Amino acid sequence: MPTTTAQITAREFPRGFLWGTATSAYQIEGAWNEDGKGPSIWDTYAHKAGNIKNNDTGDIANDHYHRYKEDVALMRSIGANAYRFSIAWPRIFPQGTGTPNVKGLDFYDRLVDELVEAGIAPFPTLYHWDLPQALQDKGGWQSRDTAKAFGDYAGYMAGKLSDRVRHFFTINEFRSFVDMGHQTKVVNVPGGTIDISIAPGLSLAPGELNQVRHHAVLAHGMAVQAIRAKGKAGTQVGPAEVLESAVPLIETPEHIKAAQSATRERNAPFLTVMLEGKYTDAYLKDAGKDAPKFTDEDLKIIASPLDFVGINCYKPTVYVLGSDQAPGWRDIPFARGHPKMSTSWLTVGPEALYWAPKLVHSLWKPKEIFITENGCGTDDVLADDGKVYDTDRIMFLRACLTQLQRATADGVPVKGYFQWSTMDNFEWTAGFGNRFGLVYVDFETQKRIPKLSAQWFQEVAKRNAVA
Ligand code: GBH
Repeated sequence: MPTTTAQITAREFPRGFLWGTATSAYQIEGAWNEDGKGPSIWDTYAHKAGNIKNNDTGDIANDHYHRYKEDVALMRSIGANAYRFSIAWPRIFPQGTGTPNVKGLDFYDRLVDELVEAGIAPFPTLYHWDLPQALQDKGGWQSRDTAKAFGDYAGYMAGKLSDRVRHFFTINEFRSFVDMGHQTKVVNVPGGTIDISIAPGLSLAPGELNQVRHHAVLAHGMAVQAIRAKGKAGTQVGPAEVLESAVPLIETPEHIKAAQSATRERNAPFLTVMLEGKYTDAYLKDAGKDAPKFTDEDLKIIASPLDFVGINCYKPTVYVLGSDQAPGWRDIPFARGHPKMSTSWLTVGPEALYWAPKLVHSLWKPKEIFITENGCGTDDVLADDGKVYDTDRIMFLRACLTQLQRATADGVPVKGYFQWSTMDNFEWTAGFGNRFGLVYVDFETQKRIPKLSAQWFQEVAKRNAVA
């Protein structure tokens, strides 16, 4: 007998699971100098020839600032019931601090109204890397004042939006904007390593870098406190970090314990200090004289209680095995032939979607977890019939969601999943060439064309199960 659909075991997600898509301000909005917006470090960085592939910029990007209604309708049509977007700080405070820009705020007001009207829960992120240039000119994240300014801006936004917004993410990917923006950052890929670097494009000494890391988590903590103070009762808040995830190569207690310890240690300057309220002994010892300067009061702020933890998860950062030697684990590099997607850094390792939330849960027991990003970049082309058949994306996403479903089935409290990205957009230094969207965008005409993966996503969201 051939298998019928009815015989497929439904790999269901818990009731009420949220199916969202994600974007960020600089990557889609455009309108870089409209309605009183101040310049950000990304405007500065992208305007400098040679920094971005093909010298692409986010000046226009997806023109979402003017097309947000169409884009919200598109999300609705592909079955999303949540949307993670970011607020451009320099639209709200063009100078980073001081007098708010009413027209900038008005854009997010209208966007939130449009989402609520469409039955899509808004999940704004307050910082997705576009620091006001005015603050960079005063030292940027090297200055403690930037953390304070971020807290003030976060409180202001919570005061304005928390009547309709229930969930705020503070900062997107601490690790990325800090390390990639302030030091040459090297990542593992099959067959070796690659350098990736982003705005503001600095190369700081190790001690200075650790201080920037400290200011970033301090900014998060100050924002958590400000949101609690200024938001409506019940407003929820958490970070959206790109977890450094160590994944056990063999699922035995020994190797799983190794992955857990490695994950905790690898995240020492970011999630670990946020959730434990102290830097690990190993982190401080390794840093030595370059350790960050901090007070006990700082640590209390950094570890302000959270409602949830957001994890951006694309791949295992590293595979590990247990070891008899200190520290008790061994990193195993990706084999030369290990498959990757067309994005240079995106090694295929869907089991990260099981292990990342599983280990976060076992280490720190956060109340709730969201997968705030997952997805892949592809070289999509339009077929003769005008459609996009992105079999690679569907393969990748199905593999990832199968693993995520396994985590929820184990009782890990994952409450929602945000697919990166709603639509193709400005992929930072890769420009417009690396397409991460469920929806294809023709950047000449701004036409949006849902890919086959959008249809697949819609089916997943409708069934609340892997399709
Ligand atoms: C995210 O990070 C961003 O939040 C988003 O804006 C972006 O468009 C999206 O992903 C797709 O790139 O080898 O394990 O150390 C992008 C930056 C690049 C972060 C590579 C971590 C190294 C992973 N990432 N990266 S690892």
